[in-house]
Amino acid sequence: MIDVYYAPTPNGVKIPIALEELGVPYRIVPVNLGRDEQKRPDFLALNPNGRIPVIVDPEGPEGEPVSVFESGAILLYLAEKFGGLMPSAPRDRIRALEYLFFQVGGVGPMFGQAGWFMRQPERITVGIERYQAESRRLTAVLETRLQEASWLAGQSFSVADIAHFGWLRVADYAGVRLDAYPAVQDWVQRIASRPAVQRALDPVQSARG
Ligand SMILES: N[C@@H](CCC(=O)N[C@@H](CS)C(=O)NCC(=O)O)C(=O)O
Repeated sequence: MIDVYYAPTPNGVKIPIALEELGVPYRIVPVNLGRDEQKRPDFLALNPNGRIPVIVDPEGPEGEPVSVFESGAILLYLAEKFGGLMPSAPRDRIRALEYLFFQVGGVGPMFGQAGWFMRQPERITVGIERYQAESRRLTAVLETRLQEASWLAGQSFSVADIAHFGWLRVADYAGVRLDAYPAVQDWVQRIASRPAVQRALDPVQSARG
């Protein structure tokens, strides 16, 4: 059983979604970010960066336990180990990797910074404007892609969609209004209606961990 060190955040939700989609059993290990549990020594032993998500797979390489941090690395680990959520066609696979890295290197950090600046007690206009503009520009890149393809990798749902969904479903947090991006809005709704995604986002299910 894979342990998922988890909080219900944009990066956290990616992992139960992937596991539900792959049909892999897992156990949620709640991490209380408000209490800084992600900075405790036992957690830092799994992720020296002190952030969720992290997984521990008791059956890693050579049958030995392995921990994995960074949501993109976890998604690729799961896709490779369980043989799903990555297109087999070489060109679509390249697209999946592009959009996965575009999320972890672009959309995630920019949305995160936009939301952070928007919630500071003092108004730091330059920060808000810079990161909101970047978040909107990146969302426009996704809009262009999703106007030409059903899914970010092309024809099939992949880890790239899961990575972006975590943030785009809460785009308001970064001051991005999805009604300005109809293809992205439609894509968010299509993902949100998938049964595996609904199971992963079920708060009762998460609390059971
Ligand atoms: N690049 C990391 C980002 C992880 C991240 O920022 N996690 C946030 C929650 S969404 C977190 O743990 N925040 C708590 C903290 O910064 O102490 C990933 O993709 O896994």
